[in-house]
Amino acid sequence: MSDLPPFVPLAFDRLAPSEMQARAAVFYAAMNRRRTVRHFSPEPVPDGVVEDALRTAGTAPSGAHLQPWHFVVVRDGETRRQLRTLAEEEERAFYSERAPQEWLDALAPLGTDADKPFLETAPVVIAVFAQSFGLLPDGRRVKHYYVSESVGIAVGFLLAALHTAGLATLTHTPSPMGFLNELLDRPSHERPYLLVVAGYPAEGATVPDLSRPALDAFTTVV
Ligand code: IYR
Repeated sequence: MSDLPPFVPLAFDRLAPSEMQARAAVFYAAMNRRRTVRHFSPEPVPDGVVEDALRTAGTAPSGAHLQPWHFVVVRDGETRRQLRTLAEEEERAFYSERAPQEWLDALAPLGTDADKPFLETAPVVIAVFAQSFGLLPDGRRVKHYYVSESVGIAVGFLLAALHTAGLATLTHTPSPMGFLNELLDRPSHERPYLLVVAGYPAEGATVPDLSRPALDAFTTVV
């Protein structure tokens, strides 16, 4: 007898080509309206939206189906205050001494600086951790594979889900962000990957006037 896990029939809906083209175009148009937002309203978001977006993130493909991620939804006010303080400390060092001029020049069009009020005021901050291994209940380690790739895909799903649900998002990477392990009580084999901030944009929020390259600028067909 084989001890392979059972296989089941794939649930797959075959669509008419015109329906496929319409869906692809509608999804692109919707995603093309996503903008990274840096000014958030403190208004709370409807119940269940973040949870379903996290469920969506959890559907991402991962190396050996081992889901090498952990998401911490940071709700507690005092933790949020400390998160902002610790992140701004690192960011001040980044902007005033650590970042090479070339990096600062690249960031200039985005208008970023060391002030991160959204870490305290936005209704949602999700800290994403990447796990180099998992732990079984008996303490044994399960090695994870393609960790960065898997977590990156999961975060992409998360951003798409939050955007689709009508929330503005921001990916933020305080640099460095090792302080997140202690603050959020995560074990040392989990590497802070990035923060996802979400909520409604502040009244009158603005974004840099950026455009995106056309398809042929970033795609080759051979
Ligand atoms: N972590 C800093 C700097 C920063 C770096 C990149 I690359 C960005 O795309 C944006 C910001 C900050 O959050 O301000």
